[in-house]
Amino acid sequence: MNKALTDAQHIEELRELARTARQLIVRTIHKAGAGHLGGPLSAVDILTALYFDIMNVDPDNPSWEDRDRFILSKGHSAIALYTILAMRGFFPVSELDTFDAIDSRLQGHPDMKLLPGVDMSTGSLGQGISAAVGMALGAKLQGRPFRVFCLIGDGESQEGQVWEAADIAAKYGLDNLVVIMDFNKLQQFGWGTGRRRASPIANPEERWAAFGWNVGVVNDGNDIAQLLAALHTPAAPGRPSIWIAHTVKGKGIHFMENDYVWHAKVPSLQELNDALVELGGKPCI
Ligand SMILES: Cc1ncc(C[n+]2csc(CCOP(=O)(O)OP(=O)(O)O)c2C)c(N)n1
Repeated sequence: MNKALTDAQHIEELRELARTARQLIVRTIHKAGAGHLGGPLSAVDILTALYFDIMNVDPDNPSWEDRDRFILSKGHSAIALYTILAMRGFFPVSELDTFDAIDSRLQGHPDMKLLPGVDMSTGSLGQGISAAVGMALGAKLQGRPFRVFCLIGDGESQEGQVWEAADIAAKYGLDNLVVIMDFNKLQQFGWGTGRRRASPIANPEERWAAFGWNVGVVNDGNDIAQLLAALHTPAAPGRPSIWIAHTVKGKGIHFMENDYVWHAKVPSLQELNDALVELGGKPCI
């Protein structure tokens, strides 16, 4: 990213990238006939901010030892990660067309042994953040300068392993670890009418603070400017950080927003075209 651009131009460029990513995501899920949508759409602005501004990575050298690490602990949102990695130059954007095919490097959940740029295989909720803690601790022990970023879900936070990881990260003072919670207030199933579930997590700020973390809130976690302001905030010495990013599941496509039915639903051709037009793109023929 050209840092010489004014802030406003830079932010608008990133917003445009996120819009393009949303178009690619919805198109890919339609083409594959499978995959998750609501979670990827809520997370894509966070991934755009990380990969196009915050993180120190080199697509030409994806195994560079001192690169910043990213772990998609909510691994079911793989299509969002793949799309951003492709747009960032880790592999051709055209490869998104292979998503979820049996011999593809782009499986339904990220596989670090298949795809350059994927730092951890994830998908079993609750586990990714433990790997992030291990990587951050490893960096400290080896005196390496990189940071570790990890995206977790609010539904995922019902997993006890998340809180074991939280405890250990605080114990070892991992101020090189930055977790972001994609707080879209929905998980796989909904509540209201029909299948009732309790809200994924209440008061995450209080809980993380109780575990000794440095806690920040992003009021609109789908707003690039707010995300950049948060993620550029210097670390709190001796403490891991978490940003609770208030997001909207299905963000950007009005009939998918805040509707758990779109957690993993495939859009019809009509729905795809409606979505593409709403995102400023062209409909498919
Ligand atoms: C251990 C485990 N249990 C269940 C699942 C199935 N599963 C996939 S996504 C999901 C809901 C996750 O909700 P959340 O973390 O809030 O993700 P988001 O709403 O951002 O998609 C569940 C239960 C899983 N992947 N791993």
